[in-house]
Amino acid sequence: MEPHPEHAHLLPGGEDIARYREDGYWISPVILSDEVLDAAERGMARFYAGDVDHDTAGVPDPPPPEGLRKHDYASLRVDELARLVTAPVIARTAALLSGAATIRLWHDQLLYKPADSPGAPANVGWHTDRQYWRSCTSDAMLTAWIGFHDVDEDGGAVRFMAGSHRWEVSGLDFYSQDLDALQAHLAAQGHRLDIRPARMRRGQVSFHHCRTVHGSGPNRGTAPRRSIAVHLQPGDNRWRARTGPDGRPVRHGNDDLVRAAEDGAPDYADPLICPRLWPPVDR
Ligand SMILES: O=C(O)CCC(=O)C(=O)O
Repeated sequence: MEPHPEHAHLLPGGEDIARYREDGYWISPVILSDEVLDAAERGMARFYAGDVDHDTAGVPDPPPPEGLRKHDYASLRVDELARLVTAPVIARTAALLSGAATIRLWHDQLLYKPADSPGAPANVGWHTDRQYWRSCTSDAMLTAWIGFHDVDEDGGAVRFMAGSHRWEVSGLDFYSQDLDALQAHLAAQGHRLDIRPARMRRGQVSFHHCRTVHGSGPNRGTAPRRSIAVHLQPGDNRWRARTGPDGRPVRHGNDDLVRAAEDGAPDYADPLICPRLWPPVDR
């Protein structure tokens, strides 16, 4: 498949792909324009104000008064966010890194991390995305993380554990505030932790493998950290029956939104909820 001529020079080359496969994450050059990110900022503000364009995925919960805000499916509701999430350069990059011929949206997650203040829990605990996607057959799913502005360690940047996509892990939790305890837990499982913050300029995008351990600490800056995580699936990903650690069948939010496939299972290729992003669909 030939790269789209407009952004061929911004796509990962052989060494970048090798780095992604070695480390479990990769940070792109600046691939997104100020214009699309300015629009996304406006879209985020509209979303929190309840000013949505579509109610495809139901009415969003109001944002909590303090702490981390995390809202799934915002791009299905607000057009400016859809424009960002469906930018072909993102899905094309994901296809090259993962080796998938086609990429579909899995879902997105709008994230707002306020400046650190007592009693407002805003850390993201060490976790893998795969642990929340057990109903998926694909082990090559990945996430594109997009800050709407420059983000560094002080601003609560995402941190990755390099090489952790090759580990077997358990006991991790997105919602845990105690990053040190989870690190000790991983070290006790025999893992050597190589923690790397993703310092990013506006327009850069980080891509991480679904098995890579990641999380983020407090935002010690003065402004809220504003971002969206775009979760992506190879085109051959399908639903599978699975039980979780508690012995109960696992479910994902997508299972309540997508249409049923011929066998009655959730159809993760539903073009409304999980549109194909690469190659782009002619509209
Ligand atoms: O925004 C963060 O700090 C973490 C985001 C995350 O867990 C993800 O992108 O998968």
